[in-house]
Amino acid sequence: MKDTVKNEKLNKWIREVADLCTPDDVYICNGSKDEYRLMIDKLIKSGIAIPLTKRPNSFLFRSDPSDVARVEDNTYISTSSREEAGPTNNWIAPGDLKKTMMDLYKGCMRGRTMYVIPFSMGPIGSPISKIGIEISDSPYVVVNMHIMTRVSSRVLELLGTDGDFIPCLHSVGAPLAPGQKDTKWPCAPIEKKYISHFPEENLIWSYGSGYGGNALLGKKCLALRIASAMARREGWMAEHMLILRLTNPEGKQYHIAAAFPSACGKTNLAMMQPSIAGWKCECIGDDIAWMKVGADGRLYAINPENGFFGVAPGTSYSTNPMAMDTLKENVIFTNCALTDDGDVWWEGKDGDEPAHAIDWKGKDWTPESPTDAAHANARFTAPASQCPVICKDWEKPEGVPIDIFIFGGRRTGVVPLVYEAFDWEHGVFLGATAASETTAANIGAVGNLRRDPFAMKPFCGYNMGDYFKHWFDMGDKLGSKAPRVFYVNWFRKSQDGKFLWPGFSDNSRVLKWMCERVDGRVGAHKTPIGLLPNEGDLDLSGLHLSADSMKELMSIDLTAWKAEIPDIEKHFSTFGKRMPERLKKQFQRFIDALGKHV
Ligand code: SAT
Ligand code: MN
Repeated sequence: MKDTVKNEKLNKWIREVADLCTPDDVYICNGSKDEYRLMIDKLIKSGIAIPLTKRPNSFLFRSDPSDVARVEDNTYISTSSREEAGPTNNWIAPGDLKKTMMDLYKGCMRGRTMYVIPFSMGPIGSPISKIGIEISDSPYVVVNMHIMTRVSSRVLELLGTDGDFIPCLHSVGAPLAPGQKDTKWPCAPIEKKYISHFPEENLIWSYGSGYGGNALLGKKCLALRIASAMARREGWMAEHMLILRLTNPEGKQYHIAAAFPSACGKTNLAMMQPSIAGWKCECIGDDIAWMKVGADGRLYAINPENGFFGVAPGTSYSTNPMAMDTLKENVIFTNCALTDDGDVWWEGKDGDEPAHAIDWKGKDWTPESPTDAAHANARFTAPASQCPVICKDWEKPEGVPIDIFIFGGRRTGVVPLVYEAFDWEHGVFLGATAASETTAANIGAVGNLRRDPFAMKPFCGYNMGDYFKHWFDMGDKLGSKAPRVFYVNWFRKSQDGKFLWPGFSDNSRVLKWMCERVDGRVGAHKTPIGLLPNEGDLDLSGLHLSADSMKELMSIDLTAWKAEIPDIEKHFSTFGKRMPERLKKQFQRFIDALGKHV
């Protein structure tokens, strides 16, 4: 260990954690292909990883049925005061939380290997990138981190003797007594799961879950919760946004960053292939954007991740062909079904349902089975570099200049297909009031409406009221160079429950309108909620959409919008004194505008 780790802080931390968690072994990861293979071989031998004959170097994992998604109720922002964490976060005082977790961590890695994973969020050495070190007792975490982040011994070199890093401690919370046989997916019961963040000291402690964002700590924990707090302190932005590049037929490029809650089609939009002639779309990222103001005063974005951790169900050649092509090899699948010919399957995949499969719980499944074959939050972990439409500039250290921000969510009614904010301040209001019907990405009831400001509700590492203020501050800094702000809803349904908008590649029509707005090529008409496309300006050529459907998609039911007011009021009132005056003003403007239209 001494030979590879020269960083003093890291050495000390590794020793402390090893003393506390008492693993059988300590292994320092180097991120090599050989290392990946070694881990996978171990996982295959113990029956945890199932090789897929149909996909080279790809494996299926099945989690414990109690450990299938992020656990928001067990996720904590532990700042010195409750007020600092704010009303959207669970809070326990740092001293108390650390005491509880220290007791849990005591001896928690017995019978296991402790892996030290040096990783970079963002290209190694980029001025926007951050270095994290995850210590984990899960080899599943190691292989996933290999794909999702840049794990490399170069990170340790970059750290040198005194470089700083973000410590991310993770344990599945299932120590083994001597001779005790391991389970396939070790984890702790829900009451012992803790996903804890200490933003004041850039520290992450996770215990008891092996799944997704609970365990792959570079993603939601570091790149969003800790990074958002750092970004506020340092004057930049860490957002739950996909990044894409759109190129028009004349070759002009537009960069779009869009925020939607988990499992609302971010990955689909990020890899979308336009249905309109001559337009090109390339993917830069599908989940997280880190953005800084560049020397020219514009906002530049990088994708801090290295892979996609996407929702499998619903992904197909018709919904997201580029994702399907990304998944041909070198992929980790979790909680998908296994077909008899050694491939994965999930609900919504192309082709017929298999006549027989093994479901995500490892049981026999046929189309007659009453349950789904794949879990609704089943995931794929795939290298971003394998995406056929990954932008050649996706690893550009300085990032790409953002022209357009999009907010949105899943709304069966009320919200039209697209509208534009009057200005930045109104854009902040749109972000702050964003709402969506819940999905399977988080534990809890599916289909309830929840306000999810900027799609950051589960991911903001400090008081959301201050976060709103940070958005206003960023607008002040960017001035006329600020991106334009739009709101979309691909999910509106007709009275008889059918989706009104085809979505997917036809969403390019909406993006095209946004680009034309940016260029001043098309007008828009003012409504109480924002600027809507003028009739004929949305390119609907070749689309068989009835005039009635289009009308319904774009309709604004003032009574329904007025009915939103009490809910927004309730939502805003939770922020108390931290609620920025400018946002209150926007809300008042919204109420007044609706009032005028009685
Ligand atoms: O499980 S994750 O938190 O990484 C994915 C998501 O919910 O978006
Ligand atoms: Mn996400």
